[in-house]
Amino acid sequence: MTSTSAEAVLTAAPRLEPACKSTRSRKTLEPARTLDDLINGLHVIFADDVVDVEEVTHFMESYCAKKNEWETLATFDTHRYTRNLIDSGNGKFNLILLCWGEGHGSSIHDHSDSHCFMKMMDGSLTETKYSWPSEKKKRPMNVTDVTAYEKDHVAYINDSIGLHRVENRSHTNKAVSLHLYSPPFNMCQSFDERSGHKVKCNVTFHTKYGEKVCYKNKCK
Ligand code: 2CO
Ligand code: FE2
Repeated sequence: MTSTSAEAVLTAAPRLEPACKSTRSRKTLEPARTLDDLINGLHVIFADDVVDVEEVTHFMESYCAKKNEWETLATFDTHRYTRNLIDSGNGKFNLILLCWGEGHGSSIHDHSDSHCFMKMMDGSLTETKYSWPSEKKKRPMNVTDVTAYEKDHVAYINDSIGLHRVENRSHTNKAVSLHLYSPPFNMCQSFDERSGHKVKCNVTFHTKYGEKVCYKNKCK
């Protein structure tokens, strides 16, 4: 029997082993045992003018996420994932807890020339990567990779790697991820999968430091 494209779509995404390697990431930094250690260590790393992507990844992997340390910062919405700012990294980075309800997903988007690190705190998220679409021709966007991430894995993307969509494909479990963006950004671009057409989008917060954020007097 020949395989159909439907079969190809149904193929399970490869699953990566959980990370959480409690090893030293550089001479001066112990593994992060708590979320506070993680935040403090990130401040140390980002105090330097030059930051190594592997160093940040490794340090974020050294932390084994503990629910009691992040659950008070987590907020969920029925319709879409929430973005909860937990640290603004002395202006060098934003650390944001993203809370994904069952079936929630992002648009296909870029990261405004920032570095994006995503550490899984709970549940599982699937990342679909795309190449940048042609500016001239409308055509379906090209998928370059599909990977499911489990607790403690740290993924990395930037605009030269490509674009992505992130989804909680579970219908029964929520998911939570911790994102570091450097430099912080408040605008990005969203893309239509069928045509590659792009629109600018504002990036908003559901909460900042545990407090609900209101935009134009409207609380989300
Ligand atoms: N970049 C998206 C956001 O900050 C989440 S997808 O993972 O980077 O809303
Ligand atoms: Fe993203």
